[in-house]
Amino acid sequence: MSTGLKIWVLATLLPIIGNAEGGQKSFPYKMPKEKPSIPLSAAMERAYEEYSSPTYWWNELFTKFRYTELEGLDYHNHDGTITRRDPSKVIKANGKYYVWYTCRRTDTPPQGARGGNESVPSSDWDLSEIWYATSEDGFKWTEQGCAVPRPAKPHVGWRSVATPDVLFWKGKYYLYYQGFMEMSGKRGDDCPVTVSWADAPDGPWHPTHQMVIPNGPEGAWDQYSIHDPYPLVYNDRIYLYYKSDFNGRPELIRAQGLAIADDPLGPFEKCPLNPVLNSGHETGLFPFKGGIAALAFRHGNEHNTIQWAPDGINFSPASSVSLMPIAPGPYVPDAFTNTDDGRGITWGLCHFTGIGGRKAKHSMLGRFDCDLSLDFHDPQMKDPEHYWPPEFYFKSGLGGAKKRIVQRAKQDLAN
Ligand code: AAL
Repeated sequence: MSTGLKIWVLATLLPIIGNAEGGQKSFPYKMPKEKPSIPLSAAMERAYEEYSSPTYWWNELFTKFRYTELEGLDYHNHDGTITRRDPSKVIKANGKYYVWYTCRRTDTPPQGARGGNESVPSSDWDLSEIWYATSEDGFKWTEQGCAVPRPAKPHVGWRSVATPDVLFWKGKYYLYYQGFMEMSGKRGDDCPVTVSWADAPDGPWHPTHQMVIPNGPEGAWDQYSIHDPYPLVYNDRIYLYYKSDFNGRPELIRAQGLAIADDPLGPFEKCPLNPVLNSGHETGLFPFKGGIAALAFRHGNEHNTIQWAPDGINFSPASSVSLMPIAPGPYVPDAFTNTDDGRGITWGLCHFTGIGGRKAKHSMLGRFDCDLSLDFHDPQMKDPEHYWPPEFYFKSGLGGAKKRIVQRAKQDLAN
């Protein structure tokens, strides 16, 4: 027997024999794809029972996210007088990619609710319109202009139209968006959702001036704001996901709900089990296998997870991920195909906010890439580690709290 074979025999067979002799079988050296028939801890039971595979490597709903700055969009030297944010899903039409987004073009950056007026924005998305851009590669974009302007008072959205998303249904295009009837921040970030339609992605767009997704009843979780409308076609119907919150106080409520309709102009019935996602902020979902997957980021016990609902309603975490895209507008090839075999996503647009600080606050669009697809396996997207140099961590410093912490440490030593 050659030396190599002897080493293989010892390395492979001994552990098995040893286990058998000892009676107590150890968990195997290589993570088995199927659950081993030995006593397991709660954590290892969960690894096999609650995830599509016991390690991230084979988990189709695990991915690393990678980012690229877009070309072709001007931000006035980042002086805060232009913002682009909250991109819609990306769609493909007429041989190119389309995206719609909140576009604010004002003489000044946002000045807060106290400083806002009929021409000065209170927030980054106040006094905004819905603009759109096209691309042939998803990296270089050409802004095409305004798709939906602010309507005249008293129509829905006269103050601001923002945070759009797109639906393609029976040959027509629909843009759903937040329609502000008062300055954001006056009471809260309060608005319903309205819709415009067009025969082509380049418009012209026809506003319905209807509150197609109305606010909830008094005392309901979604009584003040219907944010981030996100339509998909699923189960032969229009599944429109949205977010609501307690005016920027996620510790009180920030969750996502679902409203379902047979016609793009409604009526939309809210899911009786709403909210359907207990974590997240802006909506980002896609058909996956026979269900719906959701990107949950920023807030909630289950933030930084990708979730999946076999019925589009009952979501649970499918993976834990990091550095997630904010306000994702994925390119979802089967968003409107009513598929029961969703293939997933590999890229999209997202936004970066808080640029320019208080004096020039604005947001910009960017691109993310990932491997949440059943049709690709990109090893570059399956490595969970993001290495950040120390200065990245030190940016999240203690600030003024350091003095208090030092004082407490000295008191502790003195006791
Ligand atoms: C975004 C979205 C909604 C909010 C504001 C603009 O991230 O959640 O659109 O109203 O912030």
